Amino acid sequence: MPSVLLSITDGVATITLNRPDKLNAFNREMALLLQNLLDQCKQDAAIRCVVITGAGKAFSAGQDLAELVADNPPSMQQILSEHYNPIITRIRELPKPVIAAVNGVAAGAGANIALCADIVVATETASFIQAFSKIGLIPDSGGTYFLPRLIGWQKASALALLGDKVIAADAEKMGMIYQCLAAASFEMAVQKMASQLAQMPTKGLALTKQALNASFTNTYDAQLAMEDVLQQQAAKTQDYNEGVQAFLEKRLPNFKGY
Ligand code: LHQ
Repeated sequence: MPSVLLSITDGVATITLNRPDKLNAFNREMALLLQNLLDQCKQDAAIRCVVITGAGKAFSAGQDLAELVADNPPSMQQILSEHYNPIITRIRELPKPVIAAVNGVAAGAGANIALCADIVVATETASFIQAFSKIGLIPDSGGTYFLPRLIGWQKASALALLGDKVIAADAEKMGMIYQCLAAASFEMAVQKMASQLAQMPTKGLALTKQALNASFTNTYDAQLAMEDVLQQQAAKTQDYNEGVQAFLEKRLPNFKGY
């Protein structure tokens, strides 16, 4: 079986990290395959929402530590510049909404791949661990960038240094994730959210994502200027026209994604 699976249904692409016996820990092959599948999601216009989840009981335990001591291991430089950084960049720059559906433990790079998604939901039995400090490393895969912005400096600092496990309910309370969902209805709730997003104005969502990406680093003036430019692009879409018409005609809109 491939180490990452892709299935496409009704505009929703589901990417499943698939090394369940290793808690979906990443080796080089898996990291490169995930990048290819994210590229496929970008190129396929029929895909209008992407869900990333894990097979079995974990989301991902991060880097496969066994790979580091196997024959001919990838170098540290390769692991970041060829594995994790391109994954994070692809998720942030994908012009479609990405949901991380965290079905179990998310540790190390596995946690930070989840946390860079546009919407992070987790089942009540899931947890998040910045496991890096326990093996002498620093949080990578955007951890030192996203975590303080999500939960504030102090909590991010404590979690990065201590490597404490945060259960999904607490992750929701501290703003690390959007929602902690009941285990029994988790998959159904994720599909419902993904299906909703796949029927929304995809181009408008992509432009929203672009504006949010920039807001981390832009000044107030620059961000207002960017909103001006992006809103003009949004207003040129057929979906904007359809949205206004549908409202005025008191009917449901039929968005095409462009
Ligand atoms: C694993 C792993 C794993 C291999 C569980 N690898 N086998 C960037 C730069 C370069 C180098 C390093 O990495 C990075 C990025 C990173 O991601 S660094 C952080 C790497 N990840 C970790 O340090 C987490 C290690 N795993 C754990 O702490 C625990 O396994 C967690 C808390 C995730 C889950 O605990 P349990 O539910 O108690 O499961 P377990 O520990 O019993 O693991 C089950 C199996 O999975 C076990 O194998 P076995 O053959 O004994 O059944 C583990 O060895 C294996 N496994 N994580 N990362």
